[in-house]
Formats: sequence, C-alpha cells, structure tokens
Amino acid sequence: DLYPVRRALLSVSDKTGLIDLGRALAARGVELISTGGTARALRDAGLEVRDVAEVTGFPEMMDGRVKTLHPMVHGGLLALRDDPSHVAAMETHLISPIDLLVVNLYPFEETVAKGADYATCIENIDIGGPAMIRAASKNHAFVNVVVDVEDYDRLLAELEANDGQTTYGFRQNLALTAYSRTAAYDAAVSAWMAAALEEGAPRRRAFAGTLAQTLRYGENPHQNAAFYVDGSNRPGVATAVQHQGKELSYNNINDTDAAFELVAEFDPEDTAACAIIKHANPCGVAKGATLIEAYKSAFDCDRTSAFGGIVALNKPLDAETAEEITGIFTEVVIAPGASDEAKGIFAAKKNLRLLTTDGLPDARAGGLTFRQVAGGFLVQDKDNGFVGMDDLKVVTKLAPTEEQMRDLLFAWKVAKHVKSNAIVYVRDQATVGVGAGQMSRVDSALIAAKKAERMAETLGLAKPLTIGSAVASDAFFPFPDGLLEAAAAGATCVIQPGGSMRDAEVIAAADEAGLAMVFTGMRHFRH
Ligand code: 93A
Repeated sequence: DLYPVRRALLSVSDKTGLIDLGRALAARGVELISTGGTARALRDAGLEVRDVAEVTGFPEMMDGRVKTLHPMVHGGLLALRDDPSHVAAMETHLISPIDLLVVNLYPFEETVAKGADYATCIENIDIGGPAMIRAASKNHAFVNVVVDVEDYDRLLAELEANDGQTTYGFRQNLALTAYSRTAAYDAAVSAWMAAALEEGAPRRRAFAGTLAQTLRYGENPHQNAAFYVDGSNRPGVATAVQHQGKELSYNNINDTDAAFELVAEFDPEDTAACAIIKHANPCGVAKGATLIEAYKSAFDCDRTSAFGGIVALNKPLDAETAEEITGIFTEVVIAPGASDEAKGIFAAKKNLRLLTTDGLPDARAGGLTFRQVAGGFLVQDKDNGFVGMDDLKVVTKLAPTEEQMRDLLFAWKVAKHVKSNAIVYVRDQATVGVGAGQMSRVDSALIAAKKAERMAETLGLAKPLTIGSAVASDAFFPFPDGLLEAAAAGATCVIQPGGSMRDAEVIAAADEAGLAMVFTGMRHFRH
C-alpha cells in the first residue's frame, strides 16, 4: 500500500510554511505545480515550479474563478493508477498523475467574521480548491491531500519514514481530514447565506464544526468525546486561554460555559458579579461592590455545593479574590483577564484551572443551541431574551419597592440559567436559594427553601435568608401551590411570566399572602 510522491500541486491562500514545505519536497525530487500567487511565492524563494496554466494550456481567468478546473488537473488527481483504461486515457490526453495536493481554501470564514459585504463574501467562496480536495480525497488509494498547515510536518515525516512514499492508512487519514474540511467550509457558506436571508422562517442550512480537541472522555469515563468549535470566535470557553492545571474535561467545559454565559448577564460597567456552577446549574450568584464581595456572597448561598465548583467572574481576577477562591477546592475559574499577582496565587494550586478570555460573551447576541435526539438534533435560537423594568407588569394590589424590583430582576436573570423547573430566591443582589431541575415547581420552591435553612445553620443565622426575599419562577405558576410554598419560605415579592389559565387564582393567592407580584410576559424554560 506504499505509493510514491513524484508530482505535487500546491495552491494555498495561507502561505504559512509554504516555502519550507516546497523546499523539502523539491529536495526529494518532487515536481511542483502551482497556481498564480503560490507559484510566485515559491519562485521568489528560488524554487523551480510549473504554472498550472502551463499544465492546462489555459490562462487563469475570470479574476481567478477558473484556474484549476480542468481535466489536466482533475484527470491527474482522479485517475486510477492501476486501471488500464484510466492509464490509457492519461496517455491519450497527455495527463500526468498528481500524487500530492496541498490546498488551503480562500478564507471564507475569516471574511465573514470581518463583516465583509455580500459581494466580497461571494468572491471568497472557493470553488476550484474544494473540487480538487474532493477529487484527491476520493482517490486516496493513490493520492495524498493536505488541507491544513499543521499537517505539513506530518507529511514530511511520513515521506522520510517511507523513502519518499506514503502508506494507505496515512492517505486515508488525510482524506478524512480533507472531507471534514470541505464539509465545514460548505456549512459555513450555508450558515452565512441563512443569516443573510430574512429572519423568521425555519431556514434550510447545514451544520458542521471543526475538531479543536479530543477529550480524555465524555460525561462518563466509558464515553469517548471531543470538542468541536464553530469558528465564530466569540469570547467564551472555546476561545479562552488556559494558564495552568490539567486538561479540561467534557463536564468542565460544559459547566464553565454555563458559568460564563450566566455571569455575562451582569454588565461589568455596572458592578462586579460572580457565578458558581455545579452540574450546569448555579449554586450561587451575586453582585458586589468588588469581586471578592461578589464571590463571598455567591459562596454563602450554598457552601456545600460550591465545593469542586466552577467560578465565573465578570471582571478580571484580582489578587484578593484569587486568594479567597483558593480557600476551598475549585475546579475552574474563568474571567475576562487576570492580574499577574492573581495568576501567581493560583500557580501554587496545581489542580485549579484558570481560564481567561478577551472580554465577556454578549448575552444579547444571537446564535443557536442544539440538542441531540434519537435520529436527529433540534436547533433553536439561543435564549437571548431580556426583560427590563419597563417590561414588567404589576398584577397585585401591592407593588414592589425599588429595592425589591432590583432583586426581582436579578432573580429573573439567574432563573434564565437554571434548569427548569427553576425557582430562585434572592436577597440584596445575591441568590439565597436555588431550586433546579425538579419535575414539579412546588418541589423546586421547597428544595431551594430547605437549602437556605441549612445555610442559615452553617452561617449561624437566626433565620433563613429567604425570609424577606424576592423569588423568581422561570415559567408561570399553574396553580397557587408553588407560589404559596415560596411565601411560606418567606418571599415577599414574586417575578414570573404569567399566562396561566389560573392567573386570577394565583394573583388572588398572592394578594391574600401580602405579596407583590410582577409578570414578565416572557418565559425562560431551560431543559
Ligand atoms: O476561484 S477558485 O475557486 N477557482 C479555481 O479554479 C481555483 N483553484 C484553486 N479558486 C481556486 N483555487 C484557490 O486559489 C485555492 O484553493 C487557493 O486557496 C487559492 C490559491 O491561489 P494563489 O495560488 O493564486 O494564491
């Protein structure tokens, strides 16, 4: 299954590493063929190279739209070297076999990311490149195809190890990478066109990601797993820099994402904020005049669960907060930056991972979320819904005070990031009880209150902090029972979407219990 590399076609937009690769190939006696810009770069470096125009007998034309789309190229890539009729066709038409294709495509994704206009994006859709990649991949029985600068060294090592030849397994692997690349490329074009079309109707589009990292295992050790990125480059766990500690696990990445997306709800210009996450749910979220204050308040919501948690901050990590965080075992800290002093403090904690990003994710930005079901996957817009003071409707006799209003809105933002059924109690801009993921809203209200009771004992308080709290429910109360449970825990004001058949009954119960209640008109289910 060894097959020699005698002739190579190089056509690359990203010229990184090109000259070194060209030199190494030339040194092995490989004949080089190239398109315009690539040929020029190789020639400038003193290498001998044939123009593709000379091979095809046609000049590159139509602003380069047609350069390599020709039987002299595609015949050379696709011909089966061991099929007499293919060999005869090559002889008849003077087609020379091409054994190695090195292509990286027009930078379509980068052009879109830069916000280029429609015509520029269109011009950056590579046609000839993917056509050649797919041809060479199909013929991997004989042909090598390299689409990633990172694979240049692997190719040269393979040629070195096999005296100028490559193994079938090697070529097969290259072909797999190549098909993944063309699929991701077309998916990016499809996504861009879907976005360019009008909003609303379900749009036909393709989805693909690019492998960023294979993970040690998935949710459990017996599951394989990997991390794919979508190329959007938004600030978040996919683009964060890890400063120390072992590799992030599948669950770490999932939880870190949940933590950072939640804390990004709070504008750092307004105030510092901290979110602590366990199993994708917050076990403490708080604002504070300083980061350390925010962290301490978040921690005091549920100290038991915070052990081994993931901490997200909305401002760069400072030394005193870093010191405080090292007080208990924490898996990951993510923040939009960290001071050198803070990094120094963490350096002593080998198991703690510190991730920093360039800025916070935009909580209001669009995007998509995915869920796998048997036989397919569900796609929806990211929940970037926002409720402000002006959107709230007071439905009870009693209206919330200004202070209650602030806590209600805080509770509402947190509830959006808690798995349904979500009940969140808040006091003084800090969660004091979080009830997550219960099948009954009443149970979520009860569990959150129970946790607050336990914390009151830990903190040596006379009574739980839910007394006098604001409470948020991610969806409407279908019956008064859930609301009454929250009232029993001491909540004095409520925020919920409204819209139940029994709203009148629920409002009457709130009035009777002396609660102030507002409706948001928006639901934040999260499953
Ligand atoms: O416009 S194209 O789709 N038409 C082609 O026939 C073609 N052949 C190669 N673009 C084409 N390419 C692309 O040109 C390659 O994929 C590569 O990205 C680029 C290299 O051009 P140059 O060598 O002129 O810099």
